[in-house]
Amino acid sequence: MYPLVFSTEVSKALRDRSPLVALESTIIAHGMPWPQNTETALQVESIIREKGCVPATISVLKGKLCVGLERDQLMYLGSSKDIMKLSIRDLPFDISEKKNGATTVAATMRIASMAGIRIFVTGGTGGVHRDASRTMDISADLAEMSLTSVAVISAGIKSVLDIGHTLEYLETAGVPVVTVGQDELPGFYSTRSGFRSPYRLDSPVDIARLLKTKWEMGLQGSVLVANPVPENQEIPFSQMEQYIESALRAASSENIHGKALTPFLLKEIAKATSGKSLEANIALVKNNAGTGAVIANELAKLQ
Ligand code: PSU
Ligand code: MN
Repeated sequence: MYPLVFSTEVSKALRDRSPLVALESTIIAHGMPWPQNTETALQVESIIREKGCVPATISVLKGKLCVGLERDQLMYLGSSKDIMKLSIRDLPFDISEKKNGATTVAATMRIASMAGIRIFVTGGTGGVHRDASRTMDISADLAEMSLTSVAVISAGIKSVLDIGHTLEYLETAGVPVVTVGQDELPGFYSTRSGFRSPYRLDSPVDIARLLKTKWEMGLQGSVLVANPVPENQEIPFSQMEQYIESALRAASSENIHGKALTPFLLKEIAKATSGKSLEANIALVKNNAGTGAVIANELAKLQ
């Protein structure tokens, strides 16, 4: 087994068999600006503790796979300028070169799974980009969801992506997509997306039962849980599209592509909405943390 470095809190949770909830670090280092990034990360960790679980924020520091961050490490990831964005393919390079990096959904899921953690909370996952037929830009998050048995608690598929094609990919990959409490798939910043959710479940215990069933059957891979952003903190779906289109135009005129694209789009949209999208992003991650922790507790009870 490849060595992992556990924080003090996570080591104790493993000894006590307390339910753990994994968190990613790309959202800290590349998804939100300082200081809201670290403030949010700390609040998200507290929400998970309040629900009786232990947060395990995942990253790579000096080439070590870290599960759980000490406070100074979290501050460093949030404020330093030279943190790499690590998806699955970047892990071997970063580790063998002993570098520092923030893990995406894909890399976080893999490391969480190595640590035996089954529940992972984020904002939104990567997916099929809107111009993928030309660029082939499809996030490694999707491939990872077909392989790794860690549930992803998100606010749906980001509306900067091609939601329809992302849903098709997930169907092909055998990944159930289940929305909490509504029939329509949420669209990250918005409670609506224009797409019907493949499944709907209304309570965390039902979701825990779905996870248990999938994995007991020997079906590997994730379940994408879509938890709508709280309605009073959403940016309505009808308003979002203009901001997204102008961010996509800016990316194309500045020739931004590959792993730089998602962080660029998030920044552009935050600028265009005078920070409202950042507020929605913070609200939805916190909301997901609460829901994810309750699912982790229910899953622990079933086992
Ligand atoms: N969603 C957010 N903020 C983020 C991301 C997603 O609200 O920062 C990050 C996640 O780490 C996700 C990554 O894995 O963006 C997807 O990047 P790409 O499209 O390059 O695969
Ligand atoms: Mn990409």
